[in-house]
Amino acid sequence: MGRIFSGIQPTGGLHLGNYLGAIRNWVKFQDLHESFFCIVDLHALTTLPDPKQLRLDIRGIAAAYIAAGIDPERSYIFPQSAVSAHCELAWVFACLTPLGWLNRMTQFKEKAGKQRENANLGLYAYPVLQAADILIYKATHVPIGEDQKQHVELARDIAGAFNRQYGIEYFELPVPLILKTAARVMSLRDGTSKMSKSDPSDYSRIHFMDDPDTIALKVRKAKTDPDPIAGTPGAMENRPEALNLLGIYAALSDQSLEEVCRQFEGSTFALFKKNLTDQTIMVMEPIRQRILSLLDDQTYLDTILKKGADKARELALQHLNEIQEMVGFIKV
Ligand code: AQP
Repeated sequence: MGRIFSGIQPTGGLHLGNYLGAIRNWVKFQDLHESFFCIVDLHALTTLPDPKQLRLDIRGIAAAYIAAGIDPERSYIFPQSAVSAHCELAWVFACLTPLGWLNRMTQFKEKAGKQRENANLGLYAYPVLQAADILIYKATHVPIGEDQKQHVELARDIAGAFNRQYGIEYFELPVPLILKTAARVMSLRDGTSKMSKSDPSDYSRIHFMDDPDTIALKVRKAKTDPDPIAGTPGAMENRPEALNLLGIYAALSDQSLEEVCRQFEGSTFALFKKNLTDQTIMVMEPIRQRILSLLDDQTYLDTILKKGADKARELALQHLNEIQEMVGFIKV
């Protein structure tokens, strides 16, 4: 039994990419590992959200975690800002992280874009805080979508740098857990870019809160090509939109992409999209209904968040004390 840590930013509602790439796997892993599922509001601050909206989003994500199957009796759900040890460890790590390591991070390059000089320090230092998020719990496994792999690799490098600097194997190197199906769900409008909260087109993604009619409309409008579905993924190499929709169906129906290609070989996308709509609604509509009822009970949500934060704080403080001793701080 290892220990899991993962999180999502409360920067708007969740989408199918977050579900298939991350949360669905958390639900499976929580049976095998002690699990900490964080709502990473400190990371969200890099986008300077409106405070009222941030509060709504933090509770909205807590509700989405529970509705999607995270069991608050077994797993700890909490806001990152409730455990100040994340920031304290991030500073120790910042002093061990060469700028060259951060300059390689592709997510910073993508998010900062041409405005690099105006991007805030928080966005640049984000992966260092993420390393602290994981390692303050000495987590052994980090279930994520593929886009986060580089950041977990950096967390491993930072853990190694700490161990070398202080001459002790204190941190085990955390292992990224990336499932094969739906590791990277792509936009419904462009099969070469990631489904993402910040895409300006709402038709690019399916939200947790989309009702069945909206899901049907978005799937109907999803970009495809005129050719029929081929019998193998290999035969559709240059058809990213087609492969994306088939991949989403495979993940939602717990099948491999190969099985789905065989099942729909020769079909048109018009027919396939009906099946995809039904399958998406079957999985996502019960989650939406549960979110709606959880959001009606803020007291319950806050009790869960407090319980998670209390446990997270206890473990994080224990590790922080050990780390402070190792780096040479004194207790006063
Ligand atoms: N499209 C995706 N496919 C598979 N997994 C995905 N994840 C996000 N998008 C996809 C996974 O969801 C978890 C939470 O990620 P995050 O909080 O860092 O959110 P994000 O990556 O910032 O999500 P977005 O939608 O891409 O937000 P913006 O647009 O703000 O950047 C992670 O495990 C991630 O891999």
